[in-house]
Amino acid sequence: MPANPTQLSKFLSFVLRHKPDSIGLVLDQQGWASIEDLIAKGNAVGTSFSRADLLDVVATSDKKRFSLSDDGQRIRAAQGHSVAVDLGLLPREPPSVLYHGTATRFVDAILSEGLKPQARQQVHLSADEATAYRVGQRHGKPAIFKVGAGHMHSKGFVFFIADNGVWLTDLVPPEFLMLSSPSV
Ligand code: HQG
Repeated sequence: MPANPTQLSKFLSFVLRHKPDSIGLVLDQQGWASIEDLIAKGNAVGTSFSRADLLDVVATSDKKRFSLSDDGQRIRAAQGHSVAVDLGLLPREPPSVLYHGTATRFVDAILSEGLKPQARQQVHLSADEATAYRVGQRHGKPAIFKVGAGHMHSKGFVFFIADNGVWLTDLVPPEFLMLSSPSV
């Protein structure tokens, strides 16, 4: 069946972040897949789309979820992987404060254990509170943590910024977290 843009975006997130093997797709170490192969394998499992459909989803993705290689032949998810990939991002100095949106029911566990990547490869942080709020809303009643990213960085924690502006780090221990009252 031809996929609409939302279905296609979800399909791409699923195979490029989580289950490439579900359609027999192989990602390279940096998470790239051949667009030609992806189209053939998607069509083979009944998700039909063209190169133009795919480029349209890449261009219109609200969170710029997907990146294209310079030669236009390959695609990868900018972040959010559960499969092991090395995005090849260079460490970056973060702003002094970053934000993490979650659901209120996770707050106690996060305050005692810190932020963990859970099923993903790294913890996802936002540069602004409004984005964190929206991320938190995906999980339930939102709660926002301020992350002392500058302090963490001074202690040797490493931060990366994905192609779409999402900040990534391996974990955030509780001492760098402050529960924030949403102002958005
Ligand atoms: C929580 C979306 C209990 C964490 C967004 C979060 C993002 C803990 C959940 C991207 C915990 C994991 C990622 C602990 C963390 N105890 N709960 N110790 N540590 N958690 O979906 O950050 O729309 O894997 O707070 O925009 O919500 O998919 O991560 O609530 O950028 O493109 O465990 O996904 O982008 O949830 O979202 P997720 P996330 P897309």
